[in-house]
Amino acid sequence: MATNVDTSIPAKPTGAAAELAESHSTEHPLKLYGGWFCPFVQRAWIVLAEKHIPHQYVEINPYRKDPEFLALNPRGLVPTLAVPTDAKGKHPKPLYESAVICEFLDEAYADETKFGPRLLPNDVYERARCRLWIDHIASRIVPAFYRFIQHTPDKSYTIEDVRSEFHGHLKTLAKEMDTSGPWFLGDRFSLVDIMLAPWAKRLFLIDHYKPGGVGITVAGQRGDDEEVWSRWQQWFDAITERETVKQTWSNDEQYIDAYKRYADDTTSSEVGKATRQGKKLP
Ligand SMILES: N[C@@H](CCC(=O)N[C@@H](CS)C(=O)NCC(=O)O)C(=O)O
Repeated sequence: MATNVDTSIPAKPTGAAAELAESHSTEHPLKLYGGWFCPFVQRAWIVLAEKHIPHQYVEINPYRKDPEFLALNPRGLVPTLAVPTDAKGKHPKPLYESAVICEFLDEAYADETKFGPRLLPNDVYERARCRLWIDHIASRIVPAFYRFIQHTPDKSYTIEDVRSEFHGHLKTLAKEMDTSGPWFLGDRFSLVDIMLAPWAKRLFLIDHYKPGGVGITVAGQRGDDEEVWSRWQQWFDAITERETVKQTWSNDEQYIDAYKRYADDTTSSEVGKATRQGKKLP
């Protein structure tokens, strides 16, 4: 195993996330393999918490690439889900890719009387429209987040370039949000909200590390963008206060330490390397 800085991150969640992990530490055939620091994991973890799905949370360090982990997920990434094929949980079927896992959990635990409201609408067009904006989050907002936090002065583009690219993608999404709010679909919470929640929670890292920070202009001085930014702010305030988002969050300082290697652009994570090389995220 190659030793690199990423294997040295703290082994355990802290704060609220530690409590949640602890309360799901007993053996259970449905297992979420996760890392407390990982936003893709947080998506799946939020879905499990929203729907009160019985499961076991297993904290691992995906940078170590243990053979047992690679046997479940050859991509070697968290989140990885072990789906039971029988009540004993022997011979589990693996699933990976956070968006796939989240949709699977919503469909596999569909009984609204037990697991609460479905996380995608019933109307087939509305459901496709949600997937369209989930794609916008995955293919535009999330990559721009990493270009932003990994920006260093030696790049061929300026921090203003990445900031304005990032703002553009957020505004495009905010314009699609139901105007009454607070969620993307208005009063209905959905996977669109969940897919972006982890990066909304991590925006403070950009304020912490990058000159000029996230840089959204203060209310009242946004000119033509007043309406779109205030809709963004309404969503942002709601999502960062959502109970399950808070339950899956460790102490802020732990993220500040863990993301320093992104801010310095020295991370050897697959996401970090792809961003550095201008490639599609894993
Ligand atoms: N597309 C994947 C991305 C998952 C991902 O990149 N996870 C990171 C942690 S945040 C990981 O496991 N990294 C291990 C590595 O880079 O070697 C998903 O949506 O699940």
